[in-house]
Amino acid sequence: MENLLEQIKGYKEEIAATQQNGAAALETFRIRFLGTKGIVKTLFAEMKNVPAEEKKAFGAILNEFKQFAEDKYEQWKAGLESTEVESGTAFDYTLPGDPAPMGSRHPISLVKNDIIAIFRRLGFSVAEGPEIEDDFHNFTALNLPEHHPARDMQDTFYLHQNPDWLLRTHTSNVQVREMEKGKLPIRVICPGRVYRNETISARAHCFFHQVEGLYIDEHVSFADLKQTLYFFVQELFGNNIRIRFRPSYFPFTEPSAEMDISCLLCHGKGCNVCKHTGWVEILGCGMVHPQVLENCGIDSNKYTGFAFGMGIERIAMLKYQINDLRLFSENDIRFLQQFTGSF
Ligand code: 2NL
Repeated sequence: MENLLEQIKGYKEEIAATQQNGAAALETFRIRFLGTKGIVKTLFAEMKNVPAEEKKAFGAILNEFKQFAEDKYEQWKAGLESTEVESGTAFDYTLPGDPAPMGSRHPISLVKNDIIAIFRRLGFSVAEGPEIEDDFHNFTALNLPEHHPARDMQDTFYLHQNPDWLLRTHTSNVQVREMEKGKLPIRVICPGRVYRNETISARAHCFFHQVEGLYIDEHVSFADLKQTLYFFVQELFGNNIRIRFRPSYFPFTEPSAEMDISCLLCHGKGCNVCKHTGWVEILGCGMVHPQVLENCGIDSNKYTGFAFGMGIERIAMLKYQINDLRLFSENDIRFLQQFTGSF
């Protein structure tokens, strides 16, 4: 006890003699006396060693010492602040803050979100799946068995570890996985990144983005397909848009078609974008091939369905008049900043 009182006396003298010079010294002072491992805390911890009859008196002395150290600290701090104000070096809290620069969404995301919002209103839900896929879900289930010539047009990248694994060439793998779940009806759209083994140019890349859609129920017809896709392009491009279907071939649909829209730039008069035809291709579609349904465990005598697929880049290029596919993945800030403010 005597010893402790001696110590406190010494510390009081030290505090009284401390020069109030600068913010760094103030912080050192705070840590030494008032910090979580500081002298005040340490002295309070000594309470447990003080005899019971002396605790009250010692507690009073300690509290008084603590107050003494705190008063010194507050006084010092106030002095520092007033000299900062007088000398004009104080921080002016009334100034407006530095603006945080607003980023912008990538045009692929903008178009993707637009497409999703339209199909959501038609009762489609969104599904996602793996970009690394096995041969069955990317090709075989979709009526593209090994050695099928249509595989040539979708050459992709295979994994060294397991040549059965590849980078998916379309998001149809996600729809195959939905069908395998066996819950019908199915009304789903699948956005995502897909891969092709292509030489990179203004019109081709080794990856791009797709939205595919699938609707399976009893009595789904080609008329449902046409009306759904007509509604879709009217929502995306406006009510004046016209459409036409051209017969086509996909291994996973029968019959198959490509859908064109009237050219947005020349409204059908003929220009460079539509190569003077008045029409621009925007998606592929068709009735799901019965073999595909069966491959995925669905009774093709009971159920029918339609499917479609579109490239997001292609639609973004039309919408924003972008003429080179590579701009989407070069991360040139001058390109990306043009989409500021859009959601
Ligand atoms: C295109 C054409 C298409 C499909 C995708 C599909 C998916 C399943 C079953 C049947 Cl699970 N079909 N998808 C159908 C027709 C065309 O895409 O040019 N895409 C960029």
